[in-house]
Amino acid sequence: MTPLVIDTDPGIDDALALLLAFGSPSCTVETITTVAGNVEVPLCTANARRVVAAARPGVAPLIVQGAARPLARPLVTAGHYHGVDGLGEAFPPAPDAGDQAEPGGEPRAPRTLVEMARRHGRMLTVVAIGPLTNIALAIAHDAAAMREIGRLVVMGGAVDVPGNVTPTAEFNMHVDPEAAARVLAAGLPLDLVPLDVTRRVILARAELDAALARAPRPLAEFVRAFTRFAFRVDERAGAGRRSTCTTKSTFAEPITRTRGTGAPGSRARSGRGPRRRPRGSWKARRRGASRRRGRSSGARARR
Ligand SMILES: [Ca+2]
Repeated sequence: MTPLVIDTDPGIDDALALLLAFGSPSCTVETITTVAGNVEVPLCTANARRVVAAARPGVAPLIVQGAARPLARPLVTAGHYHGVDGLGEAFPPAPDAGDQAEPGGEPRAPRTLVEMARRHGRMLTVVAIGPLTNIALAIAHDAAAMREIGRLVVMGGAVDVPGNVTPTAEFNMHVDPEAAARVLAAGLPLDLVPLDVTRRVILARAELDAALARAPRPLAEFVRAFTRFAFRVDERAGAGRRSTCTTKSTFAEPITRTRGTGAPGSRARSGRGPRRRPRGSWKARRRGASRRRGRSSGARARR
């Protein structure tokens, strides 16, 4: 069982991702670290607690609150898609939303990430499905320990497809591009799962209903309640009775191969067997791949 840290800003799709991870026979979610993104971080923490309380995983993960704002710019949230509370405005406000707030203080999650990296080393997989603020701060605390983890899976970016916030920017990268730049350049064993992949993995309402028919009734009702908002938004946008579940493919194995860019997301992964440790930053590897193909790395300068 692979020990997992999920760094997240739930968020409707991240709530589904947590449930997916709890149900995986191949990993144990040991820790959830929260980060400001889809909503303010106290709400993300409250939502993570709510998901854990509903799912009741065999091993209850530690939930640690992280960065309240991006490294160098104001926070941009996505309440239009996730609801003002981040979970589709389906529940009464959590009584403990806002605790763990550390006004003027250092967020706890980056140090927790470093502690987990030191404890588990190559056994550890970190799955980052929000803005990369906590990961960048953890690297600032102890880059050597973070480089020793087995795998960092990042949901973010748009390589050969349009962004979902601007024509070129995907939400997680858009919220904290300075953090993203630091993480992508830090030489961690990185698998990037960009919109190129996640846009191909669509969660249809019928598919969700079929899965929920097999789930315990309280959990099924919980999931139906918080997903209803996103399905409505997608239906108004003309997506029909389906919703993009951007985190579904982050946990799917193998990760679908994107068209060859040399970026980490272009590597197909089986999730089984030993993996060669990549050398250098993904940018350096991409430059090398571009040179090998005889074209300029500047061809994809928009990232
Ligand atoms: Ca997210």
